[in-house]
Amino acid sequence: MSDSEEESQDRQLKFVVIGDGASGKTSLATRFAQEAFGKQYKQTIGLDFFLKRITLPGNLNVTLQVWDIGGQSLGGKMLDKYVYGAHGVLLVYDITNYQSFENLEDWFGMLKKANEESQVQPLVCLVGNKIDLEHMRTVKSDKHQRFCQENGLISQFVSAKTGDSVFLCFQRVAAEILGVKLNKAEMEQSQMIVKAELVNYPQDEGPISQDTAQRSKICSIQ
Ligand code: G3D
Ligand code: MG
Repeated sequence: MSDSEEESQDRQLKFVVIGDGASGKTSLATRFAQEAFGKQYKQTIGLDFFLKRITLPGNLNVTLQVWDIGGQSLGGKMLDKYVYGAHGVLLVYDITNYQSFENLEDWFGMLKKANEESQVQPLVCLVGNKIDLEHMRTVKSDKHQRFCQENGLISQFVSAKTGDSVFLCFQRVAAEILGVKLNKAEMEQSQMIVKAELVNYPQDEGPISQDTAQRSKICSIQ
């Protein structure tokens, strides 16, 4: 069976990354796209999403379609179209920027409104980004937890810069959507930091090139 035939049998989930500008959405998406990439990774530059295939316990292959909202801010005209029909949403703020946390109410409100008529109600994960800057934290962890409890959200702290818990974050949401349980060992495995610099890709690079395949070897798990 060819790769494309195999992939066509995968369950595909739409993920959208939203939150204030500079909270780290693009960094998070890029980090996830690059972690352990290889054949699973296809870059679709020109469109606003990429596909990444992950395997959940029980050998369940899932293809995540990850959308980054780009430079759109709250009130942006296209925003509701981006989030419509999402299965998973990463609601991102910067733990060192209190305003980005305060604006979550509005982001969450927009999300609920946009999906009012959708058959699918997204599973939302509150993502506190930039935990490598713990010493500059201005949003207390209990505020984060309270927001999660009040709104029934999954909670995750990550660093898009170091890679800490980035894969885990996407994996947990996908697992929860599909009703798959992750055990402790799997969670710890995914938490590991992947040491690699973020690389800018040429705009016109199509699906996985030789060069990209070479660069993937730079990634090493600690
Ligand atoms: P956005 O897509 O939400 O607008 P970006 O945010 O991904 O463009 O990130 C905004 C800035 O925050 C970038 O810095 C980026 O490097 C930085 N950043 C993102 N994630 C992290 C993180 O986890 N830790 C730290 N320390 N910085 C992060 P610049 O300086 O390029 O604007
Ligand atoms: Mg961005």
